[in-house]
Amino acid sequence: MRDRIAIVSILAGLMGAGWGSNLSGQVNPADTSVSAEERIRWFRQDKLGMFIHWGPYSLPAGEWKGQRVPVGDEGEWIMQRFNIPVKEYREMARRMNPVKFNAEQWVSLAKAAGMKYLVITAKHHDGFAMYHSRVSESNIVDWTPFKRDPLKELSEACRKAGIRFCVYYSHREDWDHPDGYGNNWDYDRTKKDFERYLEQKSKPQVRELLTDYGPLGLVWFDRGLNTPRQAQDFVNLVRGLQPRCLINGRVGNYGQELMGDYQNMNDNGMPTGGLEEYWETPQTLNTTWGYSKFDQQWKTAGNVIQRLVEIVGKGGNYLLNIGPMADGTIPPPSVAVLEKVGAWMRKNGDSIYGTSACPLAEFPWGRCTVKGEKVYLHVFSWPADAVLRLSGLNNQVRSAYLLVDPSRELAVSRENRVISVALPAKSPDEDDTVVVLDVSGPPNADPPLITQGSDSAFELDYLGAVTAGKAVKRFNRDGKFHISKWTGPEDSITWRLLVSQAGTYKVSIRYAARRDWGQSKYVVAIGPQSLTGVVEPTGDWYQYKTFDLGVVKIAKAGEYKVAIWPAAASDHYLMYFQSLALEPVL
Ligand code: H79
Repeated sequence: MRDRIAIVSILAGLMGAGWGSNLSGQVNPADTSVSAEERIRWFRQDKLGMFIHWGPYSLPAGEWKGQRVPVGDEGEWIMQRFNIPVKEYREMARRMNPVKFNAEQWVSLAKAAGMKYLVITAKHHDGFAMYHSRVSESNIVDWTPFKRDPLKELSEACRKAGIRFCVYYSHREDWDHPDGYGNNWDYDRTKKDFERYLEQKSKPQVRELLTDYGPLGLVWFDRGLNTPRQAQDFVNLVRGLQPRCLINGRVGNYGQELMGDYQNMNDNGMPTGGLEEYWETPQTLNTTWGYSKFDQQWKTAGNVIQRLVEIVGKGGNYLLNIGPMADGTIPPPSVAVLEKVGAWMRKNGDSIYGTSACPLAEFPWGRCTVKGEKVYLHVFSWPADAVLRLSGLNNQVRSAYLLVDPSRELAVSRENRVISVALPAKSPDEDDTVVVLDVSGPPNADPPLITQGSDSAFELDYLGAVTAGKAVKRFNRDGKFHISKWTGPEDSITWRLLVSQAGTYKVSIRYAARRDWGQSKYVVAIGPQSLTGVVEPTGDWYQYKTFDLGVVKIAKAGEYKVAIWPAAASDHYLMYFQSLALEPVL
């Protein structure tokens, strides 16, 4: 029982202090003027952004000389897909003349949809700049009859409308520049000088964007750089020019320690939950990013709303893409979807903006978000008996009501650990009806009680874990979860176990550790017993390996606490922890 109270108080402490206390952002040595927490504040508040993929690829719109980009693939990759020579692609780009482009209309659509930041492709992999660049003639002002700078117009329209203006910049890939990454059909790969591309085009263009378009909310890099040093140069470049500007996690490469201010899911990735660092997922509204005339696989507004809730309920941001046509028109089906999302947001925005991840286990009927002393229950499927049931919430419920109708209280009852809310017979909103619980104190829940698997073994990973101190649940760019950032004994991971079979258990641990992390000691406590382990390097970055730690005897069935922590303070992470297994010895 004592153990349980200890865990609950750790969790309650975390909740009370807000996620921030457990989520130190990546502090860059070059940046001293603004703290990582301060920099990311707006991003955590705003939740929903508009992504815009727009460039010369919008003109062929998925078709080149009769060949089609299949629906499901990316229209903006057309140059690479058909190995279009730079000369031909540039000739095609000459015809880009978006006379219907209207920055204020675009921005007002974002605003109407409840979006708070806007990220536009300043340069995608094709190397063509959609702004007035002095670095390369391959830009919309110098190369096309349009002559206007859409990014200038958008940045100004955003400022007027109170939307944060942000840019996407493909810093590694460049199919136009002879030394850029990716174009091996025009240029000989072996003759490329990638550093020259970085110095002559990529960095100077990022500098232009950070200098000529006012304060940027963030720079969204893509496809990471080859080495950490190269990526660090870009981080320093942004920090040096605009210390408040956020940098997305894709500035660095796969398999490297996260750089930048927050992590990205893979394209169109949905999280499995539990992440304790700031994150964002970029997603398409149909299946392509750049406009394709063939792709009519539009998500419904209801689907977009439920994705938004799923993402925000797991602590993330949703960057939702539109692919305008070459003439500047936004495809009407995307406008229709975004306007419906906006109508929902105008009524229910309180349950999204400024909220944090749901501390409760997932419900069969929907999701939840929390803010202050409120729990927002998002009901996707209305219960047939009009009674909403949930368990696991430790707080007292003071009152319950529909977010769209606060004056009408809903009856709440509590039996054992189950809270029941009496709902109206019919759902007022078939996509998502928000039920608000006004609760005593910050919402908190018990950590899950982990039971033995069918083979009587325990597999303890990030999902059921409670972190304390600097330890956080993270996602790496290889798509694997781990817990890290722990450097001292106050940084721990804890689980609650329900042991139903007494006996001897073999203990093993799975982690990755870099070469210079060897020899650090750590403690694994299982109930009153403890084992000490010594970290063995596993190679570079995320090469996870399993190590035996010996055996423990658990004399009787019951509830136990299992915890891991570094035995002593050090100046590096203990390990990238993946799991701890307890297997019965027969
Ligand atoms: O900008 C959007 C994508 O173009 C970009 N990220 C989002 C935000 C992106 N860059 N790389 N990738 C996505 C992953 C690369 C996928 C590929 Fe393929 C698989 C490249 C070649 C094979 C998909 C299929 C694209 C072309 C064929």
